[in-house]
Amino acid sequence: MCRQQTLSLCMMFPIFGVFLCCYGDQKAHEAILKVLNLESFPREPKLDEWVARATMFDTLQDIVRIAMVGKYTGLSDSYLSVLKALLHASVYCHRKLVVDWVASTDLEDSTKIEAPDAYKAAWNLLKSADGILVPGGFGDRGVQGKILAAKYARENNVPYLGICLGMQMAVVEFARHVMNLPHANSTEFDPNAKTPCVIFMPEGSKTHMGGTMRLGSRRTFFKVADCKSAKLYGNADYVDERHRHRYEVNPDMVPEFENAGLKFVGKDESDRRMEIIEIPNHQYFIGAQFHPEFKSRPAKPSPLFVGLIAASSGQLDKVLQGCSNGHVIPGKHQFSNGPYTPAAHQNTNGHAKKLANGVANGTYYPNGNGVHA
Ligand SMILES: *[C@@H]1O[C@H](CO)[C@@H](O)[C@H](O)[C@H]1NC(C)=O
Ligand SMILES: CC(=O)N[C@H]1CO[C@H](CO)[C@@H](O)[C@@H]1O
Repeated sequence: MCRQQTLSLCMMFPIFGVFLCCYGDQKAHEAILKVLNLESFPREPKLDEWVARATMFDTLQDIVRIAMVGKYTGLSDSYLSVLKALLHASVYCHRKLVVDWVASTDLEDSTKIEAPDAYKAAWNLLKSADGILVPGGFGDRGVQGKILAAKYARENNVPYLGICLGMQMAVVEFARHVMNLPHANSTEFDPNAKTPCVIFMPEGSKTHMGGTMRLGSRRTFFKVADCKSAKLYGNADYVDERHRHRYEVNPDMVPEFENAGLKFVGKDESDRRMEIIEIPNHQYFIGAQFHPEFKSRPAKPSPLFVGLIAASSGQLDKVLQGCSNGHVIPGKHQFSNGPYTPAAHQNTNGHAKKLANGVANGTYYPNGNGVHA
């Protein structure tokens, strides 16, 4: 490949075009086979599906706006995976994705005083979004802003997907404002919380790799057949998704939450770890302790992301109906425990630079102008 500099030109094209440009026009597969001395195994790549998707992708007109509420700085690989998962789901739903970055700290009351313009801009972005996503993250900066974003989504029936910390903060928000427990908190941020809704993993961590972190692929069992997430996963009994966390919902408070209307529809095999939350009477309010973005692929979008985009573009009923008629989101078949190779790693530098620009301006168009997340 190094000998044929032409491949780098492909990076000018949006995500799906890159693939076609490299493998269709430039015969990248032949170049690769040559370098690896595997020319005796020539096979024409099967590109029909990719051609169809790229063609459709290029003609997308209807925009879906997603507000991504997190930190501006320290864009990690997990954010890149979230962006890709959003993009895969948007293409599946035939929508052109626009991601509005909202710094969670800008939503907080202190910003209203210190930087009123930033505060106003952040809330305007949040309020003009079709859906809200709060991805995982570490550290307590901006945690209050995530709680406010979840509150706004819940109270205004705006589609919400919370991942890991984004789920935990939705739980704290629910406790504080629906159950009137003002001291609800995570012990991650308040070790002496009077109402600890989210706690350090309840039992010892003997079974966990990587010290105190619960990592890797773990099984979630659906406890409520009629919930949106189970339907999105094709009415599966269980799903294996990837984990990376230290804290989780306090199992002792689960009955209280459920009485108040927050349902824990997915749990691990012990029934003690809460994996998926839903508010049934909200159009789409879902939180996952795991990271569904890690298993999303262009042809196999993550079901929970499809749900978010579908709800954000008025198509959720249609998608859910399709799921119960046996038309499953292709991602359903991705349940194996295969090794995870984060595609983003290949271009981390280039991507990070471009992302930084987009982020600084608050708006990021993953499918425009050669910025391909
Ligand atoms: C609990 O959570 C909030 C986020 O709302 C955090 O800012 C705060 O410091 C925590 N409370 C206490 C008493 O530590
Ligand atoms: C890439 C891009 O749009 N950059 C713009 C970001 O915002 C600043 C000021 O708000 C503009 O000067 C840049 O052109």
